[in-house]
Amino acid sequence: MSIKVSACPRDCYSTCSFLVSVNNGRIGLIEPHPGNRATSEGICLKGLSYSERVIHPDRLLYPLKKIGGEFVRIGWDEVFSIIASKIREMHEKYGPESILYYAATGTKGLLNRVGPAFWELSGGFTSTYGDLCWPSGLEATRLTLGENKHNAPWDIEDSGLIISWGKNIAETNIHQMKFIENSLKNGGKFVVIDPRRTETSSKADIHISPAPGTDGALALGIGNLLIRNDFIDKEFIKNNVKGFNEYKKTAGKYTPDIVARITGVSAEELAELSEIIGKTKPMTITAGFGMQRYRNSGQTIRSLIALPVITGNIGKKGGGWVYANLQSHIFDAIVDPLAIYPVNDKENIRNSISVSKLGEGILKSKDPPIKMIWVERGNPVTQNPDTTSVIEAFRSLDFRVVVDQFMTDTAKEADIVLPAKTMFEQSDVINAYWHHYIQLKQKIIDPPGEVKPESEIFYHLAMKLGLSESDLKGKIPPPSDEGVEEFLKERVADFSGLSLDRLKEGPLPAPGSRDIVFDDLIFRTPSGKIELSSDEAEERWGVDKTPEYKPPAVSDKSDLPFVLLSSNTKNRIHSQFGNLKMISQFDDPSFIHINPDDASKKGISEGSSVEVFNNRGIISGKAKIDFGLRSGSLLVRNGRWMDEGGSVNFLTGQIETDMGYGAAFYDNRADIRRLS
Ligand SMILES: Nc1nc2c(c(=O)[nH]1)N[C@H]1C(S)=C(S)[C@@H](COP(=O)(O)OP(=O)(O)OC[C@H]3O[C@@H](n4cnc5c(=O)[nH]c(N)nc54)[C@H](O)[C@@H]3O)O[C@H]1N2
Ligand SMILES: Nc1nc2c(c(=O)[nH]1)N[C@H]1C(S)=C(S)[C@@H](COP(=O)(O)OP(=O)(O)OC[C@H]3O[C@@H](n4cnc5c(=O)[nH]c(N)nc54)[C@H](O)[C@@H]3O)O[C@H]1N2
Ligand SMILES: [Mo]
Repeated sequence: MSIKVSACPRDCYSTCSFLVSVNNGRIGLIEPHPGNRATSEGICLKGLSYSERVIHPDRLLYPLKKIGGEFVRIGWDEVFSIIASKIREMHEKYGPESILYYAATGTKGLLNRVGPAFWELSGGFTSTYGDLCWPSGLEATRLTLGENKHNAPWDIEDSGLIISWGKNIAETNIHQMKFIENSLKNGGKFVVIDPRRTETSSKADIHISPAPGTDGALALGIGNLLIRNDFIDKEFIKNNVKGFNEYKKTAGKYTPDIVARITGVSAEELAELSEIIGKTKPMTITAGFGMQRYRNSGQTIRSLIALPVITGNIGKKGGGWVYANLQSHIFDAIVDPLAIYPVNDKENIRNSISVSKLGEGILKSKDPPIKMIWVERGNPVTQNPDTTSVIEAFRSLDFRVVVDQFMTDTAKEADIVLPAKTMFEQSDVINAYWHHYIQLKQKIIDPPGEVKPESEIFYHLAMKLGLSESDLKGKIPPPSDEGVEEFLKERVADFSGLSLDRLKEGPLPAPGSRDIVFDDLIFRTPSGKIELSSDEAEERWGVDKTPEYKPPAVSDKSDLPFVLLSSNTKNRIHSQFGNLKMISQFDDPSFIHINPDDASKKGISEGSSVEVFNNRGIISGKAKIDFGLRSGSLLVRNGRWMDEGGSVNFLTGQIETDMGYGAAFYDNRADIRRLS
């Protein structure tokens, strides 16, 4: 048996460092690497279940081609010829932009760049813009503070007050709980703002439950009281903030009565909340992506950031705004905020389809229309809004290729399915978005069956298309472990203090990263100050310069009584892991959550068979009576496959957020009925 250093490449806050036991080519116990101060505590169940995932009997091990509705095994050489000739056909008939390359968040790594590099070398393609996950919050933070970075995870141990806002830490960022608990031991206070009681709120001193999508009004109401009661840091504001007077005017409109009417949070709760924020220093707001999945979310997030700003908590130990820490994104285009927006910076790359409107975008595409899709690291049929539209779009195409580890709902729609590697079967370098370590995810075992990592797939396809080794240099590594290692070495060589050899020992802090950020009071905004009033917000997104509250889409007139939430869940990550025994043994068969009052009005009890429906679709399952859920809301965790009752995205709409081209997943209505 040997033990190897690696790291989890899932798109998760924690991004744990691993010590992986391997015995005769089999992955065994996975333990935490002590060198990662953020995740040294332990591995989550998903991490432990990798040992099952890798050898799961349903894993795809060979290329498959659909013939007469059935998938049949074929050889790599044949599959490369089929795909290469389809690419040529698309180029001739419609032009390269008739090919959509869709890659999502199934796994992280520098080698993810090989895909776009291949499609660019092949002559061009269409790509998507925006992101399903976090972009309106990223943009709101960038507009206000200039950069997306925050204090080190352990810094909140020194907070006097921690506010978890729209984040279910105990499920989605498990390792943050330890630092919160340490702060509580030191006498810190913990507030949770979430329309549901959660595992996280069970640890809180105060739980505030606003109506979904109304957090902007709540934050402005708090701001108003902080100003009125003189709980603000005038010196900090004078020296570092642009637009305080405009903000004060906007916030002034949000009196406790108005806030109570919009949010359902009482004037007493609001007073208590603003007093604790005003009197407790330092304060950290650790904001998740919950309230960021509404149409109004960019402005909402801007109004949240204003609170640590006006109380002078920015740049302080134990204080600040914790949303996304991109200090380790040293290799990544995302440091350039324009990378996720629809800019056509390269002649042969059309960046024209919004991920939040994937179905509609494909169906309406023109000049040329999309005719072929390549899906990699994504499960859009399950995960993107409006599943019916996504399926319709897939079925409208001439040719579909999906690369995945399992026969997902998306893979089932494909003409060709290619088997994907797991994290143990190719080395890669990964970053994170909560802590600031760079890590090496090491190759530990050979891929099983005929599995080839994507970089090899693209290498061979490039050869079939007549490209030469020299065309690929620095863009697509040769298909060998040495080739990949060389490729990664070249990428890290630009950064002093980083080397693959050092990364083989464990995680390394990203060069230039800091535990406390903004303590230099440098803000990379147009004015050089924190911008509570932003001209760019107005110019780029057409929103008010100051973060004014706008109602979410769910408050548009509708005869459907429930807001449908679909947040993430502890033992799965989106559509991954649910098919493993180690995970499914803990599944609750009742997964459609409803408040007891609403349930009794609808004649629903625990375990009743129910249908949730709206004008877009319908899903069925068993009801769970959830005492912690706000009346008027339903909750169905996202990521369920068709054979588990269907994705909740059958019911979600193709609604974009006010900035960043995100998806307003939670901003929609539905109804529920008992089936028998
Ligand atoms: N209703 C609703 N929908 C949501 C959300 C929500 O809150 N509510 N959340 C949204 C968010 S935040 C996100 S980030 C998205 C996530 O949605 P996606 O980005 O689609 O991510 P996953 O479902 O995690 O993984 C997609 C696929 O990647 C595959 N995969 C894993 N590793 C590899 C690999 O190395 N190579 C290849 N080729 N494939 C691999 C997995 O097997 C899986 O089938 O979902 C979004 N959808
Ligand atoms: N175990 C696990 N961990 C994960 C993931 C996973 O799927 N599973 N996914 C990873 C990824 S890609 C992401 S994006 C993150 C997401 O993780 P989080 O940031 O925690 O985001 P969500 O799960 O979308 O929602 C968090 C909370 O917001 C609440 N919420 C919903 N609407 C509102 C609202 O209007 N106002 C307020 N204040 N709260 C609201 C929900 O009830 C929920 O409890 O987690 C990452 N970590
Ligand atoms: Mo996400």
